[in-house]
Formats: sequence, C-alpha cells, structure tokens
Amino acid sequence: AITTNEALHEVKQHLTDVRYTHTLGVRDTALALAKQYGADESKAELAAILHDICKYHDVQTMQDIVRNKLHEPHWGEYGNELLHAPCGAYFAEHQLGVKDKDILLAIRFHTTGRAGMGLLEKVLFVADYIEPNRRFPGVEQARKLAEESLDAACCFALRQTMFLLLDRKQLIHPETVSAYNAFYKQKG
Ligand code: DGI
Ligand code: FE
Ligand code: FE
Ligand code: FE
Repeated sequence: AITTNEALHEVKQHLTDVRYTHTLGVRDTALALAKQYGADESKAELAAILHDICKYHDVQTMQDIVRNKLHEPHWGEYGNELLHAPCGAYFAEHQLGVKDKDILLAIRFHTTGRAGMGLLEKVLFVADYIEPNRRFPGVEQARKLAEESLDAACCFALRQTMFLLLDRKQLIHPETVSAYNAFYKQKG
C-alpha cells in the first residue's frame, strides 16, 4: 500500500501550492478529529492527503470516468465541482492501489456527503470544511460545533452548503440532500 510520504509526494504534483496547503490542513484536522472521535487515524490521514487529488484534473476526462468507468453519470449532471470526489476515489484505487473501502468511500463522498455516512467519511467531510486555512462566514461556528459533535458539524456544513448553492442558483446533488435528510431524521 502507498505510504503517507508517497501519497504527499504524489498529490503535490497534481495540486497548486494553495491547494496543497489546504490538503495539509485537512490532514492535520482529520488526524485530530479521528483521535477525538475514535476513528482510525492512519486511514483518516491517507484519505485526507488524497481527497482533492483530482481537483484540477481535466473535466472531460473526469466526465468520461464517471460515465464510462463508474457508470454513474449523475456525478457530472449537477456541476463540474463534484467530479473530483468520485474521480479522486477512482484514481486512488486504480492508479495508487488504495484498497481500503473506508478510505475510498471517504474520498468519494467528501464533497456531497451521503445518507448513512460512516465515521471516517464524517471525519474527512468535516475536516475539509473547517481546516485552518478555510476562511468563510460561519467557519468559526463549524469549528466550535466540531469540538462537541461530529454529527452537528456535518449537519451545519450540509445546511451551509445548500444555502450557498441556492444563493448561487446551482444544482443540489441528490446525495447532498439525502445526507442532510438522514442527519435531521436521526435528530428528529
Ligand atoms: O474541494 P474543496 O474545495 O476542498 O471542497 P469540496 O470538495 O467540499 O467542494 C466544495 C465545492 O463543491 C463548493 O463549490 C460547493 C460544491 N458543492 C458541494 N455540494 C454540492 C456542490 N455543488 C453542487 N453543484 N451541488 C452539490 O450538491
Ligand atoms: Fe474537494
Ligand atoms: Fe467539503
Ligand atoms: Fe478539500
């Protein structure tokens, strides 16, 4: 399996400096959250390092992957921003030999979330949202929530993302809605 150092070396070649700095922030935050909430720290670290590996990959190539390799064209029908998540998981599995299902799921759903997210998925989802280089209104509240409840932080991030998408008149992926509904059903 790929080591964390090999993974860092690999992702650096695919990312801008700013995006690489974000990735290091996600790694540190994912490690802290994994420790706090009892997730596997080495899985959290590798998932975090690799999560945005396809962020700057060619859109046409990624459209081709979600249609013809994953047979899940819906990823490309709700906005190009979503493609890097399932394609990142595909890249990690097929180019880097990552076999761990939890890591692959965490990368795959790091942008939309999904109903019934596992612990590692939640850790990466929240870490991506609150890592120290993130600056947006509400990030401080998200960081506070994450200290008390991983689920509360996930809910908050999903709500804020949907507000943002509505505001920008962008499509909301069904997994984003399902993830939101699942958290709120659970809370009642
Ligand atoms: O890759 P990052 O910037 O670190 O973060 P990310 O993978 O969470 O991507 C965030 C972007 O994805 C942001 O511009 C909002 C967008 N996004 C998240 N959920 C949805 C979405 N875009 C659409 N169209 N629909 C969604 O459901
Ligand atoms: Fe991302
Ligand atoms: Fe995110
Ligand atoms: Fe990210």
